[in-house]
Amino acid sequence: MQKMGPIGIIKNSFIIFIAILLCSCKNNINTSQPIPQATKVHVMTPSFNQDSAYAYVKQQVEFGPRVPNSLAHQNCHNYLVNTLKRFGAKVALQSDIVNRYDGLEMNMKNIIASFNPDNYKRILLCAHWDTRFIADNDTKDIDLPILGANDGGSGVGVLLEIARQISLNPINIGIDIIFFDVEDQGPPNNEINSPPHSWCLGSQYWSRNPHQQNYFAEYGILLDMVGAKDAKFTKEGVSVQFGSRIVNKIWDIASNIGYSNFFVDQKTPPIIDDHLYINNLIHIPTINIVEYDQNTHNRFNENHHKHSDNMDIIDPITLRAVGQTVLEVIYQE
Ligand code: AHN
Ligand code: ZN
Repeated sequence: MQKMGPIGIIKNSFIIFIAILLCSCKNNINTSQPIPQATKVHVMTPSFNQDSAYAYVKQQVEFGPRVPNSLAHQNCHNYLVNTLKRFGAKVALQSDIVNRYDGLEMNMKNIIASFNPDNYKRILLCAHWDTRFIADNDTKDIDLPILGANDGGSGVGVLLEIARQISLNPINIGIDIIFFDVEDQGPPNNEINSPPHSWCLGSQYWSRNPHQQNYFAEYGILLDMVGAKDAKFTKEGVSVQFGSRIVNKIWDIASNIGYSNFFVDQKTPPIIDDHLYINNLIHIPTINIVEYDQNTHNRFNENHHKHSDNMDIIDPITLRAVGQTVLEVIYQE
């Protein structure tokens, strides 16, 4: 080691003196303005990529109709599980044989992906991933299954992009993304005397047998038919009945970030969908972001349960309106 001369000692002492001065100043600032414990650390909401979401919808549609028991259903299941694992989620799988309204046995497969699995505060995001086995609103080929780009593909596509954003941008709370199976295998339009509760079999199963004992989430958000051009999302009856505060919060956030054209402040009648069973069976207040069209006979999109529910009706702008709104909701929790 080199010996230090008198100039060196003075120089070093000066540097140490300045350092102590700086430290004490910093301490003074800290003690005079303590950070309040209750203040949340501000996190920026990531940007939802509409093209990525669109590609996730297209990928599902390319497997073909995802009807339970079919090869396309199995192939899509593998794709969804692998993709969620690639995003770093802890993935739980549920499968069982359930009976369709007419008794046909269907291999039901629910997929549950968890981010921050040990966090106590959780929000549930969900959509159905199966597609309808018939085109009962169509005029031809009504016995053939539909592609379900909007009805099935769109909700899952938006949630996959949200999962990708969570994988890239750490979030403060726990998020569970559930893809429910066998939502859309209810009786045909003309069928009378079919048993009740014959829709939403996957969500009914999960609500009675959650993937974790004592599972709970503060609230849930269901996405159904969230991809059509110029879609309107109204405050649906069941959502308002069980979660009016959540509905209002989400619609306000959507409006604040510029999507009031999509999220319309109008209350519309209740519908049977996965959220109904989550509310009634596992009692997690869950709301539905679902398209409402006042000009159609069933108030859903004009292509609902028709072969025209294909990629041609999917608009990336709608996917973004929904995806960015949900991201804003969960990152500001
Ligand atoms: C009714 O048809 C009343 N409920 C089924 C909800 C649904 C079907 N969502 C998508 N496809
Ligand atoms: Zn449907």
